[in-house]
Amino acid sequence: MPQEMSRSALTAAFLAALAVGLGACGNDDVFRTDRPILRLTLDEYRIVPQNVVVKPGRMKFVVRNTGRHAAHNLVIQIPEGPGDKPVDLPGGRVETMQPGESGEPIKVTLRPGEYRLVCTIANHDDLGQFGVLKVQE
Ligand SMILES: [Cu+2]
Repeated sequence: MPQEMSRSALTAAFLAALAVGLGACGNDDVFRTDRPILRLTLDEYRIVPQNVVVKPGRMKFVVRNTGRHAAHNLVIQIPEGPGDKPVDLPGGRVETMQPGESGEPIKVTLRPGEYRLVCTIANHDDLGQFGVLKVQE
């Protein structure tokens, strides 16, 4: 009987640790900035930070591929364009970067709303290399 109890205590401790681990994993973490510059890193297969909140207006994007294996790019998309399909924000593309490379910084004007960040190379989007950019006062 004591063995049973310690086993369930261990299970509870394990589940608690798992919950903490999942919580720290980051999907709910939001990076907020009031500054007109946003630095993003790309790797296999993420955009970091993944959830960003910024102010409306001119925004400079400085992007670096910190991955080790794959080329990546960054495209800012308007989620619901014609036919509810995402459309690329004009000028909102940082061209393909090899591992270790920084892209040519871009500047775009952001209106209040929600944009999508994505790497459009191969199936990287499906592998999780996307993010959400919220623009709000
Ligand atoms: Cu990619």
